[in-house]
Amino acid sequence: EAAAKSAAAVADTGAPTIFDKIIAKEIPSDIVYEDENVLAFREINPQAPVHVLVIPKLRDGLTMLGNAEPRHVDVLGQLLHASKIVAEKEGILDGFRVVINNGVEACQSVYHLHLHVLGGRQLKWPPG
Ligand code: DGP
Repeated sequence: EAAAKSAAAVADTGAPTIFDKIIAKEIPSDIVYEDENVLAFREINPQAPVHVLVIPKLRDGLTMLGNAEPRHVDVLGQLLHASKIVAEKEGILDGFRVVINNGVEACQSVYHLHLHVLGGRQLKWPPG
């Protein structure tokens, strides 16, 4: 727990993140779904057989969900819809989870809004 906490103890500075390089395809990722506004790629450290990150291509201040503004409503909907498309493509529509970690206390480590789509095994509740 201490390791997880310290790994995530990074505050939101608004600085560019590794996801900019993934979006620009300057560093490789295993892309599951992509459209004009959204990119979905496999998590580097998967916590389930299916673990995909769904992100907006344009961050536009959405470092975290807690910074959402009315102008973000469309992209927030697109991210949820893309999560469903990912679940469908991955064959887990019958059971999957979508998670957003917001801030240090939720172990957010990358300050570019991302939805975790998890499935492919029996998921437990409550989460840790
Ligand atoms: P979070 O804790 O919610 O901020 O999750 C960020 C996730 O991003 C973390 O679980 C690991 C993942 N991640 C970080 N860097 C990379 C990368 O370069 N490639 C991929 N595929 N995932 C990454």
